[in-house]
Amino acid sequence: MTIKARFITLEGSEGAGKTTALNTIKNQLEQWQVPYIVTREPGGEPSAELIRDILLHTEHLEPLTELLLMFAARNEHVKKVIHPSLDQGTWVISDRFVDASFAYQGFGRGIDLDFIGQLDRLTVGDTQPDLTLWLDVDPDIGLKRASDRSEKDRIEQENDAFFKRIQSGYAHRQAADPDRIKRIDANLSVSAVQEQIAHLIETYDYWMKP
Ligand code: T5A
Repeated sequence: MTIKARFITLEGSEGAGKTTALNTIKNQLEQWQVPYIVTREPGGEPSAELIRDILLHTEHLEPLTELLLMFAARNEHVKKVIHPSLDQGTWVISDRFVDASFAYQGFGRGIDLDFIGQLDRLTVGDTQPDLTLWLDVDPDIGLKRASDRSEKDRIEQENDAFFKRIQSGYAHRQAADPDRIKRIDANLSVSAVQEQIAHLIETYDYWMKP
């Protein structure tokens, strides 16, 4: 099958299983024999990875600083990695993207959503995802999974109310753009989550659009 290179993003609260879900998508793209890259945010490009380190490991950051650093990293990532890859016919799968800024900095930190929208238009522009998988996990389950695996970073140390607001932020985004953002029940076992994702990728009729 010959289809245009597409941009897929994975979203969700901490420990939702995005990294695990990536493998399911990779398997499908390999079956289709399409070239792809896997990337992540914040990060995905050398200078953006340096910004990631500041974001995750500085003891305290003002909410606006956090937002601007997310978008500074994204600007480099979009312009130097995502856009050129799609242009050359390479699919892009990104572990998190701009929906995370609306959920975390908008709903989580309370920064004005219209302002985030302006930054989105300025940095991402038309390079918007074709498909976003929102791995919807109960925050308590996700945080337990994440803390069982490794030490908490700065953002993971936030309180329960913060992660509840993030979940509701993703729910708002999904309700506003249901064709692009698909909800996956990520509370289930790894194999049940993989099954939902594989089914969605195989049957998503958007791929056939020019
Ligand atoms: N951020 C990011 C913002 O605030 N604004 C932004 O604009 C952007 C882009 C990134 C942080 O930055 C924030 C969000 C984040 O706080 P990160 O380290 O990349 O930091 O954090 P996450 O993206 O949250 O990555 P995690 O590794 O915490 O979560 P994943 O990738 O969703 O989880 P995963 O797949 O590694 O799984 C976690 C553990 O759970 C197990 C796995 O084996 C693993 O041990 N697991 C399951 N266990 C049971 N059942 C399942 N279904 C499971 N799925 C996975």
